Amino acid sequence: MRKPIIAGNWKMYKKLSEASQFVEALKNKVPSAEKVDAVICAPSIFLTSLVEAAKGTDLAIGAQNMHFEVEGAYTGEVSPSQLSDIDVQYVVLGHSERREYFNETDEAVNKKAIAAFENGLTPIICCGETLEEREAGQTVAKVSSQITAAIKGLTPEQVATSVIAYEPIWAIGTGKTATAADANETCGEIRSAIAQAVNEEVAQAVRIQYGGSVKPANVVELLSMEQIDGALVGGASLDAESYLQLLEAGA
Ligand code: G2H
Repeated sequence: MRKPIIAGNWKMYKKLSEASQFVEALKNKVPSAEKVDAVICAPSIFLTSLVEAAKGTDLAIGAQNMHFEVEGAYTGEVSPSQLSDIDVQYVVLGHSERREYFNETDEAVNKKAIAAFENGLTPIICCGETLEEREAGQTVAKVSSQITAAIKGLTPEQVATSVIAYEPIWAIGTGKTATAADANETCGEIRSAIAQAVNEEVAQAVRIQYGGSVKPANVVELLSMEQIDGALVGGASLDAESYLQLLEAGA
């Protein structure tokens, strides 16, 4: 039985005061971490304040990216050890926006995944196909190769505790969601790829989220699918009420 994980991905939204109000609004309302893992992945500049604000609650804080080196002359970057030092618990890796606009490659995602575990962070590793790839019947090949590359060199235990996010690029921020059945099928294919790359036990343990225009109106159906263990949510995670509804659906 895999515990659902609902992660908000705030992208480059909110001011500090709005971020603080969000966590304040959630206080005493976050469902128990025994039922659902609740995560907010915020802009780096807010992480220290949010970790502090979320103390004593079941809300975990995550970053949206990091460098793979623990320190160095990399102007503008944030390191895995800096994140774990301030008690950040998760980090999103290989989001399609980072792959598209910041040239994040499979190789970089892999180095970052290894660095995440070396520094006590749980990676949320993203994969997903473009509309052209989907229409050309390349969805399974694309997501399988992205995930196989990302987990290379991780121990079976590390793969089992990783979180995978399947986000079809054509469904991101567009209001279009893959049907629950389609999303379930692709998440199942990702699980098969992990079984092939590692083993069946690890494949059954790893949690796979769906992402792409998830909202309170569609989350229940998505989470009811056998292969879908949670959601990575952009737009609908920005509002505290809406995020709480997503958490309740997972609990
Ligand atoms: C996909 C998702 C969050 P949205 O990027 O990662 O965003 O829910 O706005 O489609």
